[in-house]
Parts: sequence; structure tokens; C-alpha cells
Amino acid sequence: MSRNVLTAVALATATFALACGKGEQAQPAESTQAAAAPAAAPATSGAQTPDAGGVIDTVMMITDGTGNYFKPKDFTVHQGDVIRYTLGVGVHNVSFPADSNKGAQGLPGPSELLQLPGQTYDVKVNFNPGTYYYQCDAHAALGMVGHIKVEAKK
Ligand SMILES: [Cu+2]
Repeated sequence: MSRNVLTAVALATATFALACGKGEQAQPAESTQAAAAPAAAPATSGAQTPDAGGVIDTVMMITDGTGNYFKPKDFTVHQGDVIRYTLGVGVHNVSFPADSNKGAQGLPGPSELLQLPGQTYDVKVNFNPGTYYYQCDAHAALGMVGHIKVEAKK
């Protein structure tokens, strides 16, 4: 008696091998602004209120693919207005260097660095009519500068 062991290899499995050839690796989200609240609050002006008939002029501070800039950068305000510098993207401040504003009086000192989107720095326009230069200290050399034309109260 012989036993024929038939080894039937019947592997007809139609395996649909979905080659998932993703060569990408998940990039960790860039978290440059993870840390919040600076310990001290240096030159925060706090919210200012325009005089009667005055307005709040909002100026955005932005970093994007085209660079670092104020928007608008050059604009006209009236005495009694409030200029509300508002952080959009990036880390910026506002500064009115004395050597670029010779003889000017009543200009605010440099602001703290704004780091949280939506953070604001208010400048009450209580200086004389004229044109004033301002900048972001960190990005002035990269063109983050502007001019404010102040006109007398309407
Ligand atoms: Cu800046």
C-alpha cells in the first residue's frame, strides 16, 4: 500500500495588494508660537479711545510670502484719532525713531513686540500735524516701514 500524498498547493488567492507607496513622512506642525503670554508687559499702551468725531485707524502688521509689512503703510489720520496697530501674522513692533522724526513731540516710545495674532497696540494721535516716520524695529531693514500724515482735527 502506498500512500500518495498529494500536496495540492492551491493558492489562488487573488490578493489585491494595494501598493501604498507613500514616501511622505508626516511633518510635525511648525509651532513657532507655542509659548504664550510674555511675563512682563513692557510698553503696552492699552486700548485708547478716539476723541469725539475721531476714528480708530487699523493698521495690520503682516508677515507673508511677500515679506514683512504694515498694511496700509502710508496713511492719513487726524488729530484725536487712534491708530490701532494690529498683529496679523509674525512678530512685530511699532517704533517712531527720534532721528527720523526730528523735532517731533508727543510721539510714543517703541512698543513691545506683538506676538499673538490679534494683539493690538494703540497710538493716540495727539501730536502736531505733519508727516511722521515709523517702523518695525525687527524688520525695518527689510522694508517694514511707513509714514503717517497727521492733519488737524476735522
Ligand atoms: Cu516686523
